Amino acid sequence: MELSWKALLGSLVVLGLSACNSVNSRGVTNEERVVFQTNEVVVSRVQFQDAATARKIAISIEPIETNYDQGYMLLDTDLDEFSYLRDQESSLNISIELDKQVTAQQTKVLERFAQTGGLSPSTRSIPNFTCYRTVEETFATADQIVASNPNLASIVDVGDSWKKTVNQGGYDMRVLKLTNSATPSPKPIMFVTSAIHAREYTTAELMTRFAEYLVSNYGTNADVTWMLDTQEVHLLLQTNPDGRKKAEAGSLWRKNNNTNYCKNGSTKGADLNRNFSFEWNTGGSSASQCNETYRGPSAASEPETKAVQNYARSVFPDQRGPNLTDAAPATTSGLYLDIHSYSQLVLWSWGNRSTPAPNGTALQTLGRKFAFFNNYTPQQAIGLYPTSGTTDDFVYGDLGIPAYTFELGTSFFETCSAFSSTILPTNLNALIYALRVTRAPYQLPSGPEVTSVSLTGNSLTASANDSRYNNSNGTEASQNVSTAAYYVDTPPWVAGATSNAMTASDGAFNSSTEGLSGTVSTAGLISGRHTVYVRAQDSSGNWGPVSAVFLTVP
Ligand code: 0X9
Ligand code: ZN
Repeated sequence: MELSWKALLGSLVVLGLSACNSVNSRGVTNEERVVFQTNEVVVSRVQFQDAATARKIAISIEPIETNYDQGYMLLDTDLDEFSYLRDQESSLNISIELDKQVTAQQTKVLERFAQTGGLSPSTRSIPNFTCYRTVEETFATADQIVASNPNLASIVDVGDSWKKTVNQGGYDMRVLKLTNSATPSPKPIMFVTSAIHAREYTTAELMTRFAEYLVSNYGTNADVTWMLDTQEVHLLLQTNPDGRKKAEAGSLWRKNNNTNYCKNGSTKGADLNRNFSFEWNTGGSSASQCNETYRGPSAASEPETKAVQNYARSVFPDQRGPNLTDAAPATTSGLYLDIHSYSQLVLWSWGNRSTPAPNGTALQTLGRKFAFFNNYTPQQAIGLYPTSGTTDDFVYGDLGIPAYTFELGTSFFETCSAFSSTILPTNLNALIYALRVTRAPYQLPSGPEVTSVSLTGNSLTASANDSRYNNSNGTEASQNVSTAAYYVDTPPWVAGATSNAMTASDGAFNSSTEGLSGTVSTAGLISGRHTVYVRAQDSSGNWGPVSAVFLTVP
């Protein structure tokens, strides 16, 4: 990232330092200057002694990579930034050196981008990162999903990108909506935005793969089937398409591409994840147009922000009172996720104050459950660094809908092998769990999870577990599993559902993990396919979400 000198000085004020501290500086060497003159991207390695210093630096210059265990971070700096940090080495207790190896790697990536630059962006994948669909490819996939599954998928145009609003090309903001259109509304909604930060390659792809997983398993997988029959999934896959086109050409672009901001610099645009209107401009954002966390001139000034806010307000009823301390009801339905990279985190409100949110305990429970699946660190968002005007604080703060930010993986331009081997499988499981609890996300995650539901003839077995949380950052309470039940065709939340007790396979409900058994009576069931739903309760009375299996009656 390149920040103007003025913006840099402004933003480095948070470090509590002045340039006068530089008397003993070793300064920038001539050799280092040449590297800056001859390379488009120069990567520096900063060794730090404590995480607090690293976070302070990261507010102004967002790292390409941070490793707290080994005490280093990689920064894409320009000469001014490099020189400034060099001057602060002793006062910050850091050391900064050019990382020639990573700089050379980055240069190679850019060369590959340049070589394929002759091809039309609408037809080619991202060079060297062919597992990530471009904006056009993402839209084409969404269109194909709709064409092949007209009763399950549709596209909603929710607004325009900045460039489209000023007639300079640009894109529609397109939500891919997945649900069985034949079942009655209203249904609980899971709304997800991805790629609001342009360079975060893995994020839109993860959500596109989630969409593909859902439509390809609908009708054969009993869980996916009930989830789409009784709920809706709304995916704004490319939340910042203008910015994303810059990033697809190899730039580490973060913001939107509103060229009214930072007119004379290269880091144009507003940071959409500082532009949302709930408590906009209350810390952790920049007033400088060239800064990477520029909040925009006013709350929701950007068309992309307006589109997301208006859409969230149109699909979710407001569940929270007007005071900061007002909690949304425990029975709230609906869930919002914003998918970012990187840092291996699961974050929830608030981002601008360390006081827990009024629904903080329940937000934490679901956060630790997500983190069980993706092995990320679950924490309140301010624990990373203070922010305001973010997506999650808007959706939770304005509407009371539980809202989370996932920070996927370990870099912006993540390798395809890391994406396929780890990021995709672990986060798909987190997303499937999210959809499992969308009906009551403040309640269901504290109940037991039911897995391995299986039918052999009439014999129904499953496992229940009340302790599947990531406890790397505090310990989530878990209780013994105390009850389990199955339901045929009418799930427990529908009036008239019949509960059939299951037994503990070992004879007693006396542990936080239990094998479950039952015998399903098919008497009175017409021939054809039926759905058997299983759920379990813990000794504190918390019911978990259902898991299902199909039963075919001959
Ligand atoms: O700074 C951001 O916007 C996010 N990190 S990123 O590297 N993807 O840019 C973190 C935001 C954390 N705060 C909230 N989620 N509220
Ligand atoms: Zn981001």
